Amino acid sequence: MELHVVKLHLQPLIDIQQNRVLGAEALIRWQHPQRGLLLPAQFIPIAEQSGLIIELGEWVLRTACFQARQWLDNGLTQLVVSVNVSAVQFRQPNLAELVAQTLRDSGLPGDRLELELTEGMLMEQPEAASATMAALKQMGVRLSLDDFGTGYSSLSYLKRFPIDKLKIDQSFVREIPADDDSSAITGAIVSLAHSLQLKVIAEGVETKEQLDFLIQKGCDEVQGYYFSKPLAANDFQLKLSNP
Ligand code: G
Ligand code: MN
Repeated sequence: MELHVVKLHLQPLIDIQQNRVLGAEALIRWQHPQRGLLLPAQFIPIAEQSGLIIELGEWVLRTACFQARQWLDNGLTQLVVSVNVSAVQFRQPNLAELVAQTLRDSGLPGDRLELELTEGMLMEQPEAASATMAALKQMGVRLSLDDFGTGYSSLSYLKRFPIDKLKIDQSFVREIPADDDSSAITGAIVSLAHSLQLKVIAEGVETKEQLDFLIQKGCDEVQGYYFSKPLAANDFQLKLSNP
């Protein structure tokens, strides 16, 4: 895998209460010479096994922070960039240091960066996870729980870790409002988040029906093809000026 063929795409995060783009999730795409455009699911596992995930993760964080700094310089002062952290990267004892260094290098204020973690990651080594998360919160970085509802089902970690946001997994969102169970789970996650004073975002929103259901349930934010697929940086900025 050569890093120069990996590109960062940006998928808008929409605040449906205030009706505005609040930022973007940074998603990597690998333009493979023979196999075409590869999605993360097709190469992250390989990168994790080979250890290249560390280098790849650092590159994504760096590129995303410089991108968000660019937005600030362009007068787009409201935007947050959201970066996925892999389990291997989260286990690195110096992750908080790496984030601090990257924020300094890019000149991005910590509160313009959001990191996406998963449930399993936190439960693996709860003590170390707590320390890392506390250090990140000190910098003002926001923490969200990706794929919520599909991982390690212990709700106790919601109490002990400083999480800001839950991301309702696409597998539930895909089936709303037709499927009663997914609709009930989605509604319950929104209530749970709000009872705990957390924000909640639904990922993989593709239809008006899904959006209407989420608005009705009081969900804060959405992300998905209904608004936009992941875009190259230029196209993302064009989209902001011509929604
Ligand atoms: O779980 P996480 O948020 O990291 O996954 C995001 C993935 O979902 C990305 O690969 C992205 O391209 C994909 N994705 C984003 N929006 C949609 C959508 O509306 N529908 C589907 N099927 N996939 C989506
Ligand atoms: Mn994610």
